[in-house]
Parts: sequence; structure tokens; C-alpha cells
Amino acid sequence: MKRNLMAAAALVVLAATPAMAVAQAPAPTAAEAKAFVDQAEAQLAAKSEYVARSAWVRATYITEDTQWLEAKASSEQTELATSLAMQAARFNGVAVDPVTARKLKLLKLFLVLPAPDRPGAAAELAVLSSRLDSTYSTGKFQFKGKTLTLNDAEAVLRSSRDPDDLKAVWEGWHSISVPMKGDYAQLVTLANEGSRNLGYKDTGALWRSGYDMDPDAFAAETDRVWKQVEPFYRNLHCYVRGRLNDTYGDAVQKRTGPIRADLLGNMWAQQWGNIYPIVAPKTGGSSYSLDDLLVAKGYDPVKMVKTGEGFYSSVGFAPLPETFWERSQITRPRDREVVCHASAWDVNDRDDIRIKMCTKVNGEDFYTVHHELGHNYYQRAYMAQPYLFKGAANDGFHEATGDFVGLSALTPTYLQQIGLLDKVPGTEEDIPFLLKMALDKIAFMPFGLLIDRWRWQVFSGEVDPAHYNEAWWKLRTQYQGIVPPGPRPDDAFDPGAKYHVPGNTPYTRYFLAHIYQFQFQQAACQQAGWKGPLHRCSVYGQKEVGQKFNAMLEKGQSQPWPDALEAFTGQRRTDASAVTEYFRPLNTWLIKQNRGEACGW
Ligand code: X8Z
Ligand code: ZN
Repeated sequence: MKRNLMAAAALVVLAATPAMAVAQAPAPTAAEAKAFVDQAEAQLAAKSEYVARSAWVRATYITEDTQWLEAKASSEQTELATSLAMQAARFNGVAVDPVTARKLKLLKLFLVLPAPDRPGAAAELAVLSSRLDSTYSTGKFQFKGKTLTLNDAEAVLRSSRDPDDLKAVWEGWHSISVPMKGDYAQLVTLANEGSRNLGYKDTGALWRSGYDMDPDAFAAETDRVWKQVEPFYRNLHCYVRGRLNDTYGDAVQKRTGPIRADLLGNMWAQQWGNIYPIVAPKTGGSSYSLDDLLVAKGYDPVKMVKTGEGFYSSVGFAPLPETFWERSQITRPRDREVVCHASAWDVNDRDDIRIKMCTKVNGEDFYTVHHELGHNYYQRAYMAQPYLFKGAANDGFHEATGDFVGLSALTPTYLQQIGLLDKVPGTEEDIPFLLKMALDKIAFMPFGLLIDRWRWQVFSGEVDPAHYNEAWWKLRTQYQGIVPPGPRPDDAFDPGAKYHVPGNTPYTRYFLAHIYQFQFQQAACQQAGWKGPLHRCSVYGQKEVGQKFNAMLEKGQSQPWPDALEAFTGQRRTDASAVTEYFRPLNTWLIKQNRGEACGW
């Protein structure tokens, strides 16, 4: 395989040098390109189940042996995909049919981390990836004489209001990533070399190339959309900072400047819904807490997933297969190490769909269940596509699917329909409800943007390992307006304490999803004939909406994403005006509350 590759690369060089025309091989034909793509697709599809099963076993049973197995399977896949992507370059400039052209492009984008094409490099990269993910997932630290996992630490961040405990637990979790830094720097070097071999400037440019537009234009698009929502974020930041100051006093949280990251109810300050009780309107907070309702009504993790399935069934999706229930990991096993970070899997590119979670009975996980199932229903919808088209229109669509369903599943109307709420509250619930939603959705947006801003800088070499942490906090303060609870140690590698960094999952997808889900919501509610305010709309039971939505999902990644977006929403651009519409009453309210405050940081 590798020798063929060298030959292919040499041919390209010769063909590009007219003076050496005598040595030129005949230009490849469109038919040869199609035959190549068909064969490449078949080879990748044949490897896929083996890779997925090895990854599943490692993620649900982390040992030295399963890491070895996963790394072996993954390096074989990387070698194959790298080789095929390089061979695809042979057809640059050949006039092929649109399907073949798209598949050739997707072949180059197939790997998140391409390896250099030299012996041992793919294996080295695979070992680093598997080890980084496992180090994160098995991370533990000491607090008050106890050993805490991330789940334990999150529970403290969620509910404690003791600033010393919050700081200690925040710092404890951020100590688990110190040993990752060397591995991460090495991984960056290898992946960059692999990306350059494929013709990308660096791995960041490769990641930005998956959006049917020029990578620089894509970066500019994310800036444009962020500017649409930034004023609203600043209003929310200002309001929340004021309430934190009321609660904790100047010594802990000043009324001006950035917010202390450990006070926001979440390890990464990425969703702030857990501190709703602190920031609830003084005149009439919410009439219910989803956390309490789930407990009071005796929900358990399986019942939460069944409830999620029920929503999707109501809009016309077929029930989950029996194997979903047999093979999913719904709760954290007691006797072994696993990757608890939630994910959804399509193991055999057919019908073996599963989720992997360490579900807790609370509102956050109720929502996450809907999010993960969205991935599974998407995977099932594009099942009939050829292998290279099995994927979302772009990765933001994959993330937005379950989020869109979650918007309905969190409405008081729906919670009443499934018996969680006894009666639907009136308009007095609007501001409390929207505030809760904004604490999760709007607070998330700058975070969703900055993770890859940091990685783009790292991959491009703008930030070297000696400055990883400094660059990280610069972005965290610039975008989110937050600071760590105290000075960071010299050896800190704080980005490694967020799953997607050691897990090497691109993150701009979540920023996009936070915009798309509102575009989907606006379109769906219009289709359903909804006349009320957007935030009260639920599409539960709306089969026609479900059918139209599924038609978009079924396309997989066979067409450029604007076509898919247009099919469902009539729009071709990523646009935050649906976000603005959804939250308008809250933004007006926030501006009023913030009168007299020195907003910004
Ligand atoms: O990672 C996830 C999902 C799996 S795709 C649980 N999310 C991001 C995160 O947790 O950081 C969903 C929201 C953002
Ligand atoms: Zn997801």
C-alpha cells in the first residue's frame, strides 16, 4: 500500500512538469476515479466495524489490553485512510461526476488526525490518542481525604456554595491533566505532519475544511455569527456577575471584571444552569426544578432514556432496536474504568446503535439523553447512504439534532404532557424559563467557540507548548470573561481537563449546533403552525415535522450543508436571528436588570 502511494505521488510531480512530458503516464480518467473511489469506500467500510468495536470495548472497559487493541485497530484505519487520501490526489483536476468529486474530497477529510506516511507513525499517533483519552477518563484527585472522580467533582461544582470547596475541587480536577502535556504536544506534531502530507497547512486548516467553503472563510463565518450573539452574552454575564457578587461578596466575586470560573456550577463554566437558584429573579423565580421533578416522580436512568425515545417516536421515528437496550452503557459500571463522557455510537454502519453515558437523574442528563439519541436517530436516518456519505451535513448538524429535540422536551408544556409537571405554568414562568435556558445555551456560545480557537493556534504553531496554558486563559478571559479561582501552577495544562482536548474531538461543531438548533426550532414551529412565542413551542407529536426533519437527516453528507439546511428551513446560511427571537423577552429583561452596572470585563 505504501509503495503504491509513493508511486502515485511521483506521478503527480511528473505530470506537473511539462518539460518532462515524455515520462508522463496517461492522465487518469473519470472512470478510473470512480473505480478508485468505489474501491476506497469498500475498503474503509470493511474496516469500520472492527475499529468501532475495539473503540467501544476500550471506552467501556479501560485496561492496558483494551488500549492496545484500540490503538492497533485505529492505527490500521489511519494507515489505510491516509494512503487512500494521498492516492485520491492523483485525480486532482480530472473532470469527474459530482458524487465522485464529493467522495474524493471527503476521503481527504476522513481522519480527524491524519498520520505521517512513514512506518510506525500511525501506530505512535494511535497510542498517544488512546492514552490521552484514558488518562482523562480515569483521572482522580484527593479532596478532604476522599478520592474523587470527575462525576464526584461535578456534583460538588453543581451544588456547593462554599467558595473554598469549589476552588479546591476545581483545582483538583485541573491537576489530572498535568501529565498529558507531553503526549499532547507530540500528537500535535504528528497530526500536523500528516495533515501537510494531505495538502493542508496544518491540522486546524484540515478541521476548518469540512464546511463546504474555504477554511479561512469558515473561520470568518464563525466570527460573524458570534458577533450576532455577543451583546446578549455580555448582558447575561453582567447580570450573573451581579448575583454572584450579592451571594459571595467582594472578597470572592467582585461586581466588575471577569467571573471566577468555579462559581458557575460547571467544571468548565460552559453551562451555568446549575446556579439558577442563585440568579433567579428576585420577584418570582421558577415554579419548578427539573432536577427535583425527576427525583420526585421516581425516574431512573433507563426511564430517562425511554422517555427520550418516546419523544422521537411521537414525531414518527421507529423505536430503538432491542440491541440498543442490550448493548448501551446507560450508567457507570461499579467495577471498572470507563469513559464517562457521553457519546452515541453507530457500531456496524447499519442497525447497531448505542449510547454510552454515566447517567445521573437530573435535568442536565435528561437533556443529554435527548442530545445523544439525536445522534443515533441521525445515524439511522443516513444508514442507506454509501459509506462516505454516512455522516452529518456538517458536524454541527449532528450535534444540533438532539439539541433541537431537547428544546421541545424542556418546555413546561411537554413536561406536563409526560406527567412530570402537574400543570402548565402561565406567562409568569417565561422569564425564569428563558433565564434557565440562557444559562445553558447563551453561556455556552463563547466556550463553544474558544476551544478550537485555542487548538487552531496550537496547530498553526502560533502557540507553542511553553505557552499552552497562557494562551488558553487569554481566550477564556477574552471570550467568556472568566478567570481561574487562583494563580495557575507553571506545569498546568488546563485545556487537557476538558474532555474534547485529550479526546481530540473538534469543538466548533457545538458552537454551530447552538445556532442551528434555533434555526431548526423556528422552521419546525412554523411548519407546525405555531403562533405563540418561540420558546413555548414544542413539536412533540408533530409527525409532519418529524418527516420533513428526517428527510434532511437521510441525506447524510451527500450534499453541501447549505442544501440540507435549506431543505428543512428554507435558509442557506448559519444565522443567529432565531436565537434572538427565542430569547428576546429575556434580553429586554436583562438590560433592565443591569441598569447602573458597569458591564463588561
Ligand atoms: O460532548 C458533548 C456531548 C457529546 S457529543 C455530551 N457536548 C459538549 C460538551 O459536553 O462539552 C454537548 C454539549 C457540548
Ligand atoms: Zn453530541
